[in-house]
Amino acid sequence: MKSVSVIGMPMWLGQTRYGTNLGPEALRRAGMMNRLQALNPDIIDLGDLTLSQTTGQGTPSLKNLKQVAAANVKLSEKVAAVIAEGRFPLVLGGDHSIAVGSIAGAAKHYSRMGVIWFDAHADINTPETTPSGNIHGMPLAVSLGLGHPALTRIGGYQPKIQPEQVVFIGVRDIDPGEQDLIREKQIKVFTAEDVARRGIEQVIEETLAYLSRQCDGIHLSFDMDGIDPCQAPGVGTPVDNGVSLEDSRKAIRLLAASNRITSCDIVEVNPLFDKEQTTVLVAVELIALLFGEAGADISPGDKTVWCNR
Ligand code: 5AB
Ligand code: MN
Ligand code: MN
Ligand code: MN
Repeated sequence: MKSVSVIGMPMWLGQTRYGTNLGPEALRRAGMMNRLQALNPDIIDLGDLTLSQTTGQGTPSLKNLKQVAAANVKLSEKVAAVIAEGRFPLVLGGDHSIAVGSIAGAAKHYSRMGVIWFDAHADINTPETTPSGNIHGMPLAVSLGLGHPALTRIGGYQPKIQPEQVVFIGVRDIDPGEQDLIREKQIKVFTAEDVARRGIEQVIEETLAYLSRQCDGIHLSFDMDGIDPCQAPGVGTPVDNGVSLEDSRKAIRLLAASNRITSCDIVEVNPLFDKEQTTVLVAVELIALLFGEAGADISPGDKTVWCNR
């Protein structure tokens, strides 16, 4: 089994709600490291990167640009170093702006790295299309080379990935400018409705077949708001009709079994919005499943819980 290095990214300046910076510590307090060590003794916690927590150095369409860029420069170097040691980087967010650094660092090691973007949102806004100015809505665009050079050029090269190396799973809240870009670039999309209709097994199988044909590594960028908010309420931007928790578990188990995932970030947990630690515990469980925890058997008769349908 892979050796794992955990990197905490206490980041919240990619959006405006304080609290996602408390994500890494909440995951640790919920027993994440013990649970992972039971699966694999070779797991190291590198602790949290030291990030600015002061707002304000940006523009209305790129809020806190300076802080977000600096944090991602640090993260990209850390992730690249972890992979250079032959280890698997597990990055704990933090808001989703940290995917800029994760992908910049990881993509250095692959000639064509695939990205699975599990999320309610597409995160493919540019400064021109963003309705909020929040950089956590832009990391995928940045990775494709679109956006401010302080972000796109991290690591000294761009773009990090091509549109055909990306698959969305669980999306259901896409801004008009994002929709145009997804169409223009012909990016592969499985909406939350596709998952419900076609079954998560088929979605993951097609995702892996599509990426495996052309990619030599796969980064999983897992936004907790991809899951239905009734089962993972502790996120900053919840969207109804999400992927069920049961399907999310199956997705991770299938990805784990494929042995194709080479790096991962798990993002957007906001412990301040969490009800009774639900979301933090779900995140810990999914991380454990990704690294081989067996999980309860799923019998075909098990009912999927839908909250908003
Ligand atoms: B998340 C929105 N598209 O750009 C924007 O949680 C939301 O990382 C972005 O997926 C949500 O502000 C970003 C409206
Ligand atoms: Mn996201
Ligand atoms: Mn999201
Ligand atoms: Mn969010």
